Amino acid sequence: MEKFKSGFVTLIGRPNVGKSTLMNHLIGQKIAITSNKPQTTRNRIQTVYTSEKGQIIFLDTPGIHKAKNKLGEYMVTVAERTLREVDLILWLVEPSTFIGAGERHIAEQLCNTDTPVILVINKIDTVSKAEILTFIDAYKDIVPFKEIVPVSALKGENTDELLQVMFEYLEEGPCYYDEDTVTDQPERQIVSELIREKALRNLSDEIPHGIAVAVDQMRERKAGNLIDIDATIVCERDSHKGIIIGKKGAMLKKIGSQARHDIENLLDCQVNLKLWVKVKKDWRDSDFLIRNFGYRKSDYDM
Ligand SMILES: Nc1nc2c(ncn2[C@@H]2O[C@H](COP(=O)(O)OP(=O)(O)OP(=O)(O)O)[C@@H](O)[C@H]2O)c(=O)[nH]1
Ligand SMILES: [Mg+2]
Repeated sequence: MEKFKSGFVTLIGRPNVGKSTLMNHLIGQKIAITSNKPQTTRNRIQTVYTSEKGQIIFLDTPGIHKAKNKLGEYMVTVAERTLREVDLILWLVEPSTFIGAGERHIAEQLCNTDTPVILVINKIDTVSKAEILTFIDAYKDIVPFKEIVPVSALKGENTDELLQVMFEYLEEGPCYYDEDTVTDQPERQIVSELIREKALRNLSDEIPHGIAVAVDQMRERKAGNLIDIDATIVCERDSHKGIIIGKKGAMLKKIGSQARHDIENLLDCQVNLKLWVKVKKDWRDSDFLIRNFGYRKSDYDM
């Protein structure tokens, strides 16, 4: 029999390259939220893939970018710190031959670590097959990669091959989590993230970065298969509050009903979701409020 392999694998890359989409696809479940807005992921999210070959623990990190406030600094710290703690790094990039300052910054850090790195060129569904070689060529020498694997996280192209390649670079190891475990995220955290995802996806660009979601209460009713959830969307300005609520409450209703749908799938029961909106100025520069919204201190301390 083959040896059981295991290890920790991190997904890093610029915001919006598809890290969370790829992780969800590999584990076959939606745990990390995704959107077309950069800086969607704020925390380190751990998920588990188990097969007869072995177990991979994925760490999805916030995109590495130039931080503009304390929340941004926190996000970058979490991503960069992770590099030193893992057995294998997947660096995701867009299919492009242009290597910008953001990529060069990441490449520099990768050259300074002993951890093996696999380059993953994502979103190949958006380009022609012939172009893929030119992207490989542009990247192949900037970091001593173990492998370069083109994939489409969205369409699931070449992702099984990526899993096989990862196992080649993992060593024999224990089954860290029982095979039913999918994530370390508490249910409450996933619920608040699902609400934040719907807000991100429905609101115009300037608002999403200034919001946070707090789940105030989750209570199962004694009779029947129903959970009551109260949650608050926090934003930075009165004008934003108006936009989030929308005309006659239409926007908040839309966010709420989309979130409820996903939360019902997650919890596998009916959900009665009540949403409120509150203004807290400058929360992104307050250590206290950042912690309060679940961006954990243990991820922040070096
Ligand atoms: N066409 C295409 N779109 C993709 C693919 N993978 C991800 N996307 C889209 O790219 C956008 C960003 O995806 P995310 O998974 O949220 O990206 P991320 O790297 O986690 O972003 P941050 O959390 O902000 O760092 C979403 O709109 C995805 O649907 C892909 O393979 N093909
Ligand atoms: Mg993400």
